[in-house]
Amino acid sequence: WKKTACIICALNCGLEVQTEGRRIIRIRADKAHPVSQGYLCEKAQRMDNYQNGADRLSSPMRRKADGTYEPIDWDTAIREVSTKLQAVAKAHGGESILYYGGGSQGNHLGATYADNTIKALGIKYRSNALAQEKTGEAWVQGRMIGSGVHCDFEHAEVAVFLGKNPWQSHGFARSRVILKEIQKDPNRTLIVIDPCKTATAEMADYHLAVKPGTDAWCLSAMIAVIVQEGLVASDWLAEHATGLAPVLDTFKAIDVARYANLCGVDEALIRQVSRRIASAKSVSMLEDLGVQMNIHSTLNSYLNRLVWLLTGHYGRQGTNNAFVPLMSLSSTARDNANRKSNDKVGAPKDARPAQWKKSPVTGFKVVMGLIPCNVIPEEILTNHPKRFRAMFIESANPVHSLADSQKMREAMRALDFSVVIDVAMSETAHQADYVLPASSSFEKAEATFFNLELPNNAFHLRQPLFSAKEGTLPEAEIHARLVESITDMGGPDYGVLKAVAKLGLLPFALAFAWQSGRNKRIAKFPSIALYRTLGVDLPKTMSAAASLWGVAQMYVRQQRKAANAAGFGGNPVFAGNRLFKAILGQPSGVVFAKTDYADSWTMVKRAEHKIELWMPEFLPEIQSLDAGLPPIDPAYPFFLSAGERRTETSNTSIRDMSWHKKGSVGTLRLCAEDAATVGCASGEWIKLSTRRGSVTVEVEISDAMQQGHVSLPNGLGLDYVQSDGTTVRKGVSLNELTSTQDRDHFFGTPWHKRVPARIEKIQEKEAA
Ligand SMILES: Nc1nc2c(c(=O)[nH]1)N[C@H]1C(S)=C(S)[C@@H](COP(=O)(O)OP(=O)(O)OC[C@H]3O[C@@H](n4cnc5c(=O)[nH]c(N)nc54)[C@H](O)[C@@H]3O)O[C@H]1N2
Ligand SMILES: Nc1nc2c(c(=O)[nH]1)N[C@H]1C(S)=C(S)[C@@H](COP(=O)(O)OP(=O)(O)OC[C@H]3O[C@@H](n4cnc5c(=O)[nH]c(N)nc54)[C@H](O)[C@@H]3O)O[C@H]1N2
Ligand code: SF4
Ligand SMILES: [Mo]
Repeated sequence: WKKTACIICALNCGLEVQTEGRRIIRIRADKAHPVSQGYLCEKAQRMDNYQNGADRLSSPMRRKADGTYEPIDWDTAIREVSTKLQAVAKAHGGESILYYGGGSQGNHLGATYADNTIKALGIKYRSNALAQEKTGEAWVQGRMIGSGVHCDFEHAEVAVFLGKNPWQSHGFARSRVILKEIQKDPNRTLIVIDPCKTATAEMADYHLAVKPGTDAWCLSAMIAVIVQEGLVASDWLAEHATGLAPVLDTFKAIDVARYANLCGVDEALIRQVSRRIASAKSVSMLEDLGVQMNIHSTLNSYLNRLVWLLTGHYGRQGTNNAFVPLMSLSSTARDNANRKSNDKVGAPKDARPAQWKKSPVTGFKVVMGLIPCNVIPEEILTNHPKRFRAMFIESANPVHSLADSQKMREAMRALDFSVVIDVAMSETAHQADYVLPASSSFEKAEATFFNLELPNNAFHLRQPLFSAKEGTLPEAEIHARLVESITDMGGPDYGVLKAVAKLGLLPFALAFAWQSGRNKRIAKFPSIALYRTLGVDLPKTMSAAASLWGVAQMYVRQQRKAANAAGFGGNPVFAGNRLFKAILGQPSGVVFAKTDYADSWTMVKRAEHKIELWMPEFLPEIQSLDAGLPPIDPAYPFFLSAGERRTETSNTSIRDMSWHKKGSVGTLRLCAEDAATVGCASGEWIKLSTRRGSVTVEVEISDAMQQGHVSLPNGLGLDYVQSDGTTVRKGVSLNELTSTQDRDHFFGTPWHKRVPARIEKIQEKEAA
């Protein structure tokens, strides 16, 4: 049994696997994994479908004039890619190149090296999937608290899920075990706010089945109940928060009965649930795509926080708490840390309007260092002199995953240059000028920075299960070759460090500090330097872990208390070295941070460590709710949830669906009443149209759906080329149906959960 992790969702549960040749043949949970502790779900069994997908790449590919691809050797690929990227940067500046991606659900180590390629090319703009779900939330969180928070459902007396179906999508460790524990404990309460009777909602004590897209009215009504019934935790807030008065002012006037009616939830239920939250010893609340990819996306992130903050639920066991990351997922936070920002108290840099960086064409605000996904085509398909001219894409499939695939294809073809690093010939690779084949996540040292746990937080460096597939390279090597080709960094820069690396980590640390001071290239491209020096002396297949030495050194300096409590205190050089060794030496993962719940207060990065309750930016939107629901377009009377997580979905990392043997997959779910109106039955195919496109799709009548609401799963509709050369497609490619314009006004997050749609029986002519 060899240790590794599942790459399907952000939990990355620890696995033990048996292999035969290049296949993964048996999979079980790793009981020694510090976070998943022997937990896994059924999807983990599909790792071999990822590892041995028939459309995996085994050679760099170059696009020909006719749109087909020819294999080329690595030297040619690196030379041509670096020459062409440099030509764009020279003609239009590094700011004309957009870097997209940098790691999906299972592979973030490559991003530590990509950071150096980005610097070498002078790239100024990035984006990735976080900029179509989490940027609004991150901004609100930054303004109100200033640190990232994570839920503690394990200990919560009351658990609240807002537009989140953790039974299927997970989102916190050992989700199903914890949900069952809450369900069977009579003293604990499960509350779900979701239009659908999901697997989680089925377990709930209270299910608030809002009408699709009406959460802002539901949450406002809950807050109004809390304010009007005197359920506000006034003493606690006096000690811990500022800005209460304008919040009370805003919500005291709201008509609870009317808002309850607008969102379709019984007023009595809203009152009952609000009282339950206010009276509980601890409440944890988690929002996800049901609200984040919906109208009022950013507003809902704010209202969600008001619910648990006004009732005094933060900074204790069982509530939401601040966590200590090993490395931030936000490139802005990383840049600030690198600059040794002394801005310890106060808003994170990207939360301050005055310093806000904006996208070059549409002027959308940059949060977490990312431009909104939904504006990318507009930043390309224009004559604007500052438009993007090139894209560097890695570990992501934006042609498939971003709104409006048609426009995204057009945008990629309009670029002067594009390159994709991927393991498979994805939909995005099919639009790129060059495709560079990466070794799979099981063929190199790999890890993710989705480390959100508390009070103990852990990091898992996985050791490879296989040697690299022939013709592929790990991202670390690809970026090292690109940086060396773009700059004049090379052998002479590495000589001293390479020699010292053989003497041990302490002399290496001293030599690295000294070299960084006198060699600009080492200072500018530290990850590549580490890979080429320290990496050489790591056990052979672990070279790509070298950048983690730098991460560990940074971490112990920035998070002294948490690191010390986890055994990585004292002199930071020694502590960083010990942490790096522990990361390398513990194949199930290592606890790098230990905190107390009370530390959540020192991590409130606002004046006097007080939470800021009032965000005046939201006032106009809150006031606009009073006008009632937006009108429904009679031509598109249904709301399509374009992207439900189901057992058959895994974003697009698993392209080979041959694990799925019987039954339908990728069906459109709708309720019996709607099926009767359209005149269709389960198993029949119907036509689904949005303003952007039409597809035919199999129907599944489901009592989980309410009238007027239909749902399709995410990540399907891939064109998978099987080993015999034939192509299969299962399910619908959702973003052929979505528009980039349906988006939040703050940070452009898409409204994928509420796509206006029409469903019709297929006319015989069309069927033919
Ligand atoms: N099986 C599986 N698990 C996954 C993934 C996967 O591809 N497959 N992907 C992972 C990723 S990247 C992510 S971001 C997470 C996402 O995890 P979730 O956000 O939990 O997943 P979804 O199913 O997209 O949406 C959650 C819920 O939103 C509800 N919803 C729809 N419209 C509304 C609305 O108007 N209001 C409210 N309140 N709810 C609404 C849906 O009914 C659904 O139950 O899942 C992760 N886990
Ligand atoms: N309509 C609609 N659209 C959605 C969603 C929705 O619900 N509805 N969900 C959205 C969400 S929440 C997310 S997170 C995004 C996800 O969308 P993306 O961020 O685009 O991620 P994936 O689809 O997982 O694509 C990951 C790519 O990485 C490649 N890959 C796998 N392993 C490796 C590796 O080791 N190295 C390299 N270089 N590449 C590798 C895979 O082959 C795949 O092409 O989709 C979003 N799109
Ligand atoms: S899909 Fe997520 S919850 Fe299931 S085993 Fe994989 S990482 Fe764990
Ligand atoms: Mo996601």
